[in-house]
Amino acid sequence: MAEDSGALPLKENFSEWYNEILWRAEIMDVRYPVKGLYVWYPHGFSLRRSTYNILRELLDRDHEETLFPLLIPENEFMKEAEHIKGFEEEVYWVTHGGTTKLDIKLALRPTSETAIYPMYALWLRSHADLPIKLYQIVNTFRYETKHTRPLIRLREITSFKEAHTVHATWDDAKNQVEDAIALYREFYDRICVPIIFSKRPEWDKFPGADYTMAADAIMPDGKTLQVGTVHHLGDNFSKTFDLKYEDEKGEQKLAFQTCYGISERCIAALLSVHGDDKGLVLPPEIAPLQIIIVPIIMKKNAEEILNAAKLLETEIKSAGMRVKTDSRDLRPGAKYYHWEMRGVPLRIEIGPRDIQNGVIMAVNRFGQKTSIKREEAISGIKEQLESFKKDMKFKASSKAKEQIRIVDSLKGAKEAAETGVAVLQWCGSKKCADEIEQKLDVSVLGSEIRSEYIEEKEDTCIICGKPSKPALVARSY
Ligand code: P5A
Ligand code: ZN
Repeated sequence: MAEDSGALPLKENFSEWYNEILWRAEIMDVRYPVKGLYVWYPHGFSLRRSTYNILRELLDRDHEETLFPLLIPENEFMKEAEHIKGFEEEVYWVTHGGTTKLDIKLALRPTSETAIYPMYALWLRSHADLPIKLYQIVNTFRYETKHTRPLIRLREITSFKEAHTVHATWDDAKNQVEDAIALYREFYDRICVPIIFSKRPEWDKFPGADYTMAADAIMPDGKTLQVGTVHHLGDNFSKTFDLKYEDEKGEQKLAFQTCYGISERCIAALLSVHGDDKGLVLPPEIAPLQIIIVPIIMKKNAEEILNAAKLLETEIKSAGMRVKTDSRDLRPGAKYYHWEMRGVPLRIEIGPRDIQNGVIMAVNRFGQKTSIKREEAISGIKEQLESFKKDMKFKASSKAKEQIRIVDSLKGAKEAAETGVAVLQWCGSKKCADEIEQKLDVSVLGSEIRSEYIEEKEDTCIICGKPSKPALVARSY
């Protein structure tokens, strides 16, 4: 599919690098003839599957998976006023069945609140039914008018994981928001992507929510990418959809709700945070291929070496790891290049001398070489993968730390926002946020920051001098 020709642009030219890596590493094909819609290559899809398997594993602890229809009738969709205002410009409508005009237009879900909650209203009877915690992984459609980008801003989001929960009280829903934040943290930790949670300003919250907590990742060019959100919906939707339950005393009570979502942006962040000038760098847990064996074949003992490689492959496979032998008739260098581009965490080289010495040579994706005794191959390889994951995490979190700067002036903030995120004191007002945004050409992402690197301390607003708290400010995707 992708040709191994020409050089990958350097990662410092991030935007070019990003566009090229997608096809060279066979993640997405962007040639589909509809704007904002892209095609997963099998290699990309395999990465999607292993990544979403982690998400499923975490959710399945105390959620249940479900599947709702793609189409939402106009009358349900139009019920919640704030929600409609937020989405009306982004909805695709189905108006006809063949040549017959539909009595009621059908929306392609941009998200599924208005598909799910009328059904929740039928299902919910008593306090004993609570909490309800369901999720689905589906495609959703949003007619985005900002610049579309593969995995980042799509018109068909192909991998929208949305969870929708129902609770007896506002506080129960608040606790669920905290649980969801912890769950997303754990997910991003597993895929080695550092994130920062903060509370979005009032004017930036999800349409219909009481408040929104958002996770941002910092991309190599210093711009942030919102890679997940958790919304406290209060009783806004339950009023609209008549979502009530009978409490212990036999009284009818309105329920409280949350919802939270992650899209394939998690994969965009993963590729971007870890990739380098040679291509992808993937955490072993989700790499479609964890180990590539490259036999170093000389003419005279080709068969012996190939057999040794095959035997090792079988052993590694039965130990439960994803491995392949590259026995193509190519120079070793060309094979290294090919697998480095695709982010394979570990390469094993076997040559005549290694066989003689009873060893194999392991080279991780950072280029570090380790000689492993042949009889200890399996435990040695497992150790290598484990320490590689640690190195990936360390690299990514050091980089993130570097990209976050606490500043006390607009000038300092401007500088910090060139390479990452500025943390500055902000009073919470729209007026001061507008001034910061206009002067620095940035977005005020939010306050109540959840990060081990940022201390929550009271001070005075950088603009108006009133009491303030730290806020995240950055250029964002
Ligand atoms: C939460 C799940 C919702 O839609 N309803 C159900 C809530 N929230 S959200 O913030 O609007 O979207 C959740 C996350 O999806 C990602 N996202 C996108 N990814 C790619 N292309 C898009 N056009 C797009 N729009 C939203 C963001 O990561 C967002 O946080
Ligand atoms: Zn202020």
